Amino acid sequence: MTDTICAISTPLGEGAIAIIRLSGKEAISLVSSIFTKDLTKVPSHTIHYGYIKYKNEIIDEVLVSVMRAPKTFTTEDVVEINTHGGIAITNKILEILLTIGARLAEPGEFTKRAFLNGRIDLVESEAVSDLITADTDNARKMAINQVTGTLSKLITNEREKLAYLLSNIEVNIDYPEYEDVEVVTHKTLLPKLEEVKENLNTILKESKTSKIIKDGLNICIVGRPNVGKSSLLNRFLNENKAIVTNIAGTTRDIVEGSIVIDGIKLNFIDTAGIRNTTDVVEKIGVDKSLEAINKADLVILVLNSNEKLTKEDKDLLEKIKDLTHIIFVNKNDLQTKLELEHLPSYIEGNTNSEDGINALKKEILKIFNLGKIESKNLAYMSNARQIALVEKAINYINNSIISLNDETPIDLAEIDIKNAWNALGEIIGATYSEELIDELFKNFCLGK
Ligand SMILES: Nc1nc2c(ncn2[C@@H]2O[C@H](COP(=O)(O)OP(=O)(O)OP(=O)(O)O)[C@@H](O)[C@H]2O)c(=O)[nH]1
Ligand SMILES: [Mg+2]
Repeated sequence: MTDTICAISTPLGEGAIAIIRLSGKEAISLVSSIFTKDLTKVPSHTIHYGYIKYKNEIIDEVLVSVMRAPKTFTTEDVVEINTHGGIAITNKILEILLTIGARLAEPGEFTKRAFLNGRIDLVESEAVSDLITADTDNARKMAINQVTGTLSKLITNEREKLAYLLSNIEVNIDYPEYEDVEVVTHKTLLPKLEEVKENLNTILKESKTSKIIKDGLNICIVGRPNVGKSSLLNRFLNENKAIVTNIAGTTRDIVEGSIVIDGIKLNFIDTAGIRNTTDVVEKIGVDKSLEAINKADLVILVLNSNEKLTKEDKDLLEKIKDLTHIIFVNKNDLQTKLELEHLPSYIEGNTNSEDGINALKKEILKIFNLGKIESKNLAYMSNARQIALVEKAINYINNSIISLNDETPIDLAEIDIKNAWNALGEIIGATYSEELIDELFKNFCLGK
């Protein structure tokens, strides 16, 4: 980690400016050697105007920020070159830097250095990536809460409680003669473990919501042909994204679009009408529809109010029975012929007006308990790695509680408490493996 890395940190393309970033021991001297001013003696956190010059050729007029270790993103010397934003300019400067001794950074390597140098923990590192990819305000808030360490603090708090219990157990076992140490018994341990378990469970419960905040909800619109699925999608998106005709079998492929309601991204997936068909293309579409149903967080089954229930409708009702779903009885502007009494519960409307659509939006937020998200502090876990580790920690604590209740010796429970403490440590990266770290940072964009 002693070499100097560099990368273009802004998206490739034309823009007013682009930034090339370097980090490492040689960062300042390397840039200084191709800059019109000596940067090696300038104070930290200063910006300098000049030209990048290489082999007597002026490459660009730039601003260079010099930030000396340790108060930088990576805790190493960091230099950022602000160039005019253009593919040829940025690539040329990057190429020169690589020629004179810098190494091209791997994806996420700047953030990885920030982690390995101890400036941020693992949760905070992962959140940097989430912050960049956040596409709603809630997702942004959640990521920044993790970047600034709110979630890490919650985890660390519970971990410290376990550490306190562990040290007391140790002292009790090793030095039973000490009088000023709290005496640890099965009875004193149990309520403390219960408390940690409850707090971790709360964090875990909220993490379901956090996944929705981060990724949005995938909502699959299904039904037999011609019931108005594509019309419903267009109405949600407020644009004519999917083709609508009165010919059954119009939609052949999946059509997607998203909107944001109350800070939650809803990804709608319109599908081909489901029926038995001999048409090869339509059949592929139907298979895709069936696949989409299984992947969705929510299924909206559309029925036509103007027709009696068909066998296809009944099959679909059976298929979605155990999935999270809403039944939408469409075309209620026409005469009702559908046997509504056969439906468990449904929302009625038509795609020519707002009423049914608004009822649908409300129901979606209600099903996922997303109504009051604005008032929550959004310090949740947002990825599977963190969630799996909290679950693991809870399991260990549960085991320790069981063995304490069984009056087994305290040092048996101690092993489980220690394992729980370790699992929580893995979340923030207090204990980690090289492979895990490599895998995590690979998902970052270049230059971050
Ligand atoms: N009266 C009335 N007609 C509607 C309504 N919604 C859709 N339609 C009409 O129903 C026909 C089929 O609509 P689509 O949205 O293409 O239906 P679909 O379910 O996507 O059909 P496929 O793609 O073939 O599976 C069109 O002629 C629409 O104009 C509605 O609420 N009321
Ligand atoms: Mg359609």
